[in-house]
Amino acid sequence: MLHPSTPIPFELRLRNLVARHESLTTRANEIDERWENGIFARYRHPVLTNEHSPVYWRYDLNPATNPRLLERLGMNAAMNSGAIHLDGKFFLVPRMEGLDRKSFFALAESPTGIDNFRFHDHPILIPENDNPATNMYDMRLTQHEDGWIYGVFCVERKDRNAKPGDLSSAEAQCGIVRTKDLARWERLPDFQSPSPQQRNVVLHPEFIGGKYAWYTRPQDGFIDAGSGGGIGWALSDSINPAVCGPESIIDHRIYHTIKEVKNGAGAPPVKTDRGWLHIAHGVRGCAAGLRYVLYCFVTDLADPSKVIAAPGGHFLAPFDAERVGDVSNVAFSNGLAVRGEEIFLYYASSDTRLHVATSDLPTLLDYAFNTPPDALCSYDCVVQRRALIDRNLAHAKETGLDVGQESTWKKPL
Ligand code: M1P
Repeated sequence: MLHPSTPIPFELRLRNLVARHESLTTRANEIDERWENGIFARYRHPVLTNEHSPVYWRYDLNPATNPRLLERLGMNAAMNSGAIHLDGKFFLVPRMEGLDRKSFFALAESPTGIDNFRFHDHPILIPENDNPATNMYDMRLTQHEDGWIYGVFCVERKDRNAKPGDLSSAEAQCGIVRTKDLARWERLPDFQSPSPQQRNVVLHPEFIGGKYAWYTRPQDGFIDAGSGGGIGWALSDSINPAVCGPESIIDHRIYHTIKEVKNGAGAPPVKTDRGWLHIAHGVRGCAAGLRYVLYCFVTDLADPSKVIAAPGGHFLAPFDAERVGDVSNVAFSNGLAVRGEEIFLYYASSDTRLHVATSDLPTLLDYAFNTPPDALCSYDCVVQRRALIDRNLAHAKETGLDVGQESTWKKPL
């Protein structure tokens, strides 16, 4: 049957829609036991999807104007989210995407950080400035020592210099808003830098020598893959307006690594007693297209432009069903929340839905400082792995440890 011949009455359908939404919103999340690496836990369910958006965002609920109760403004995705732990609650400002492809921001809160995220009634209406944007996305929330919470996001506009017929070239810049209560948002002038374009800009939480400090991604005149030069670092005297000086690259793209094509800062870094902990994204090309993964690095406490630890390889990559979505093979993160020593990392899979991974600071610092760096070529990677194996087998021999298989130290060939 293509369509029910006896339509379900309006009120009953509405009750069902609301009940279904409520059960999704209140569904308990559990650790996904299929995942194990000792570094972080994954969870069985996403924390936000398009269907978490309230029914009254999507349907006209008046039978006089919508007697068939049709969806009028559908939602396509809930993904890349700013995050903050404030007054005992977890707040997310995700990138919400309507069926019309336009992204916008909304506020969702949860008491646990892993489930029960509920949207506030209205999406956030970011005030426009004198150069209106076509699209806005990927907000990073920074609780700055100046007393404001800043939202730094990407604003995208059609490239005014695009040739006739070119409807794809875009110009990306960084928009800035600030708030004290996550309810009222003040728009500041867009970030200005020597680079003609910017994406993945992040505000550092502390002043550096009395200046605002920024992680940037300088770009040339194109928005295509391959145009980013690495994660940059720049300072500005003020935030209103934020006009930064020269950008230096602190984390370069490198051939045949997980960040060969491009990389970008994630959430604002977390201050720890051993340095600033960053979780960024790296992109490489493959036959299936671009592959986005997350990776870690730590910068010096006194000089956050100096990388002091860089574990090799990815920290988190799309897993199982996360691999597939609107833009498959993507793990992306622009938000994490800190509660004491606990870390709640929010990451989106395949530009479709938002997940959480949890860990704690001692574990992440152990990971960051004790995971070997990328050895950069197959020969050295094998040397690196053989050294680990040799240490393990010697230790097993010494202690009688069961290493899970009949090793050659027990039964020489
Ligand atoms: O589609 C993957 C990601 O692509 C962009 O990120 P980047 O600028 O690093 O390429 C953004 O559009 C991001 O939102 C998206 O998840």
